[in-house]
Amino acid sequence: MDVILQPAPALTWRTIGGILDFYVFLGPDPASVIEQYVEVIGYPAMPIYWALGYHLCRWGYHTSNSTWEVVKSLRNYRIPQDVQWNDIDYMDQFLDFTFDSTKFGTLPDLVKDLHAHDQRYVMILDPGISSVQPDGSYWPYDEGLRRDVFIKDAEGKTLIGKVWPGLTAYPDFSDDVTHEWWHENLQRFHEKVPFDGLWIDMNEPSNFLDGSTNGCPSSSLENPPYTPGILGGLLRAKTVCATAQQKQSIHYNMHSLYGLMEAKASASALKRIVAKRPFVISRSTFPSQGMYSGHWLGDNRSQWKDMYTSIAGILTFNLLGIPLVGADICGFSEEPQEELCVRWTQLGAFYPFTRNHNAIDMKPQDPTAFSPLARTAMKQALLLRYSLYPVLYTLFHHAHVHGHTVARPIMFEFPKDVKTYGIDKQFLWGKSLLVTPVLDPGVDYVDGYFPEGLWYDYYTGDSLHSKGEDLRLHAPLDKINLHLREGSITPTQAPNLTLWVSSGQPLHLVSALSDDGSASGDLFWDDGESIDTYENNLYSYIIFNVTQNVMTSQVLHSNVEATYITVETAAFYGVKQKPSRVLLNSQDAAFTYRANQLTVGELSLLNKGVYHIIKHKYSQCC
Ligand code: MIG
Repeated sequence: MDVILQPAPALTWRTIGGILDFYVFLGPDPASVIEQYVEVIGYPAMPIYWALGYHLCRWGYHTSNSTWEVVKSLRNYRIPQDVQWNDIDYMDQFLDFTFDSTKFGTLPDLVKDLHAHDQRYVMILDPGISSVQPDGSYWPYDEGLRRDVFIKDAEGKTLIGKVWPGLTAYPDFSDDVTHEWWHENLQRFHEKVPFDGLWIDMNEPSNFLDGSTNGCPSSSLENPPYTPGILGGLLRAKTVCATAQQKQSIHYNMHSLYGLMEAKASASALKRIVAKRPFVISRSTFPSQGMYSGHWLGDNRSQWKDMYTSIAGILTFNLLGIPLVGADICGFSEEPQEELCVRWTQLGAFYPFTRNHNAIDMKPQDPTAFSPLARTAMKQALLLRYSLYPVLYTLFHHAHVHGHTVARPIMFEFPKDVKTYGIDKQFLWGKSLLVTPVLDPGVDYVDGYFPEGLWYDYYTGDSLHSKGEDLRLHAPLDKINLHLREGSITPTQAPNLTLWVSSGQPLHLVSALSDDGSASGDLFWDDGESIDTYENNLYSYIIFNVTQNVMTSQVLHSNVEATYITVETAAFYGVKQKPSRVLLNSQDAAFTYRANQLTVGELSLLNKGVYHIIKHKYSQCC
């Protein structure tokens, strides 16, 4: 369908079929509209903890050993990395569920080594299954034919298209039999390469041919009276025929659901194989996708403009109930200048899904490929992200349970401030953490809009009072500006090389006091990987409060078995006078005070009391 925004203002919808179901979400504010929408389409899945770490990928590592070298190099520079990925180069002749035993012979060892370092492995899978391997030599196709899992052409023969492995058949994910076959393929491959998550690409579904090797029959389905403004101007362009047959209906009716159904099959297969929350990232998406997968924004270029437009993309997918979203950091095609890659890594550290990805034949663009200055700046940005894991994880919990956005347009928090409506260069994490990235070359400052109120520099605790104005901020190459909104409490942790390690660190709570000295915040905590911990009560949920110089925490839900964590230190931004004493559960506590900032340490003493309920315990991983 076409949906066109008219100047009137009005929307014009032109659809070539389907059943039209209209829902009107009354809000009244934008955030409530999204909550209501997500309630209808399905809440996004709670991601496995390492989904929120740093992911490194590229097309064209060429060998498992060179993939391994990059992993080692990041370890060597102590740059955080949770997940290493491989693109289609790992496969034997681009065949799904195989790996190239010459070039990628050490892949199983690489994956074991990643696991030994608390890191994870994700590889790509394309839907196209080669249909031209010698009989009996390629189980996925042979067995797929036996079980009748492939999409058919209008005459009922297996539809053949062309993708990376050459001629291919397309699994019909609208059929449960196909899900079972997909699971068995994954299970068999997992026995050789114990992967942790899946990257599903080319699932529009994409085809190097238009329709099939035989084209498509001429019919009103292939050439409807009106063709929406799509790539190639034809329904069959770079995909399969509209008249192709799937179990549930003709492809004409199912085309846009291909990625959704493949994601559903992949997530449920992974759940069975690894018995943890499934990690799936998909290129094609449809409403409800967030229940099964995250998304990356597809092929971009290593250009400043592409970095800028990624923000709108990230925010859009947060509105669509797919909060686990990111763009290819440093750009996919073309080669980034070092400065661009640094700035992009800083912005990317605030994508809910953070992956650096690069196209084949392009120069390496992982953090270790650059000068010490750039490398250090990137490392710092990633450490910053890792230190904010508790707040990010808690935001994903609220997305999962309430349909909240994670990366959030400023207007969602300030719907009455019309100046926020057009902002696409800044965004929030949740309601209080304001991200103001540099999006231009050659500058050491950035202009950002600050809605009316009190804001604190995240790093220094310095306050600024805004009347609702644009402010120029200092932004040298190694800094991304971050501000805390008044009235918030942000849980943070000392970062480390993996979230496995850092998420076991004690908490540091940062309170950004409002003018009247109050603040509040929360924490959701569980074992990070078990399925349905919220639904099964295997989590802890705590709210923090500051009023009239007293900070309290209230445990609204606790599960000692599933979770363990302690609070070690607390900082209070906006304490106007140096206190004479600080009491911790009525006992004098050591503290430091400078420039409106109070820091209290050794809160772990409190662990004997109320904080002890939060336990963080990971089960043994794969
Ligand atoms: O025809 O697998 O968007 O991320 O590196 C290109 C190779 C296929 C497209 C994806 C891109 C990926 C590439 N793929």
